[in-house]
Amino acid sequence: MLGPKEAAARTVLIVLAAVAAGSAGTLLADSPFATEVVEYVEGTGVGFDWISGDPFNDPNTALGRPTVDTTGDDWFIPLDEPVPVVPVYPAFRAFEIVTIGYDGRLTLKFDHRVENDPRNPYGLDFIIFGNASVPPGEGQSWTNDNPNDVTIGSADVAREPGLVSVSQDGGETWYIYGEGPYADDFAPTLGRVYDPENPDESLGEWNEWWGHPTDPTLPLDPALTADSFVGKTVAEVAVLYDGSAGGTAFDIGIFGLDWIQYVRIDNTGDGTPEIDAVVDVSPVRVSSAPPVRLEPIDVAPIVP
Ligand SMILES: [Ca+2]
Ligand SMILES: [Ca+2]
Ligand SMILES: [Ca+2]
Ligand SMILES: [Ca+2]
Repeated sequence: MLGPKEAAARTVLIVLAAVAAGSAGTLLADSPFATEVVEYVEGTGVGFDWISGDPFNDPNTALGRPTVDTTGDDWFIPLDEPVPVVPVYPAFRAFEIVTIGYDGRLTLKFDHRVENDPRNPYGLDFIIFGNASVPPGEGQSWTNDNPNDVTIGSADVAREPGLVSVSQDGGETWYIYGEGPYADDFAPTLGRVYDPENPDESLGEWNEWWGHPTDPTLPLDPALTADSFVGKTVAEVAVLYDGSAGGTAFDIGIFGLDWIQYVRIDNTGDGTPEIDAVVDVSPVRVSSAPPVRLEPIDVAPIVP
């Protein structure tokens, strides 16, 4: 038997081993992201990716982590240039997001119970990422250039509020966030941290500002609203995210639930919501270092 101190030391060892092992381990941890499409009803009014011509009707795009880098728009930005998602330039490709058309719905499942963990930041337990955005200042455009040169023009969020429900078994009983929060709403996604000291060189020589990917398991501070962004530069707003990837976060505790495993988004007629990802909030930051829980971690077995 291990005493408490030994157990704590062992936990640290497991975390370290998980970081070191990469994909070499054998025990696959739960995915923080939704892993299964239970149902997708496309609905009407689903549009097309204006670059590829593909419809936004692939529900598998809502699985896995939210978009980090999207593509150029072939207008202001070359198509083949990776473009970190920022609040004025959201994911917009058919291989990144799925649209829930009018009268449509999308039901996703996690591979584990998403808990009402009291350690979760701000009491928020899961996060839905869409393609909400805020507009750049008048006469400004996003060109994937210096984020200190573009400001947020207004608090007018491009939102298409989808009605969110949760369930433990995916059966008859659903708990509805009838008064919000809503999917495809504030906060816009931020793909990478603003880190001009350590720009990710793999993006290309143009990148002088964007570092490692943000943490999609960390909710944005709920004290921040769209008004908090107005007049600030994209770089300043990115700093406000403090490592979070944004999205709309939900507390399952308001229903008295200890856990859920299914999330459903319904179109109730107010626009056609897009979904990029649905994510289980992590109760703890692994460290103040760059987040390491970006993909499911393979844990190496520890031989006693
Ligand atoms: Ca909670
Ligand atoms: Ca839409
Ligand atoms: Ca949208
Ligand atoms: Ca996606």
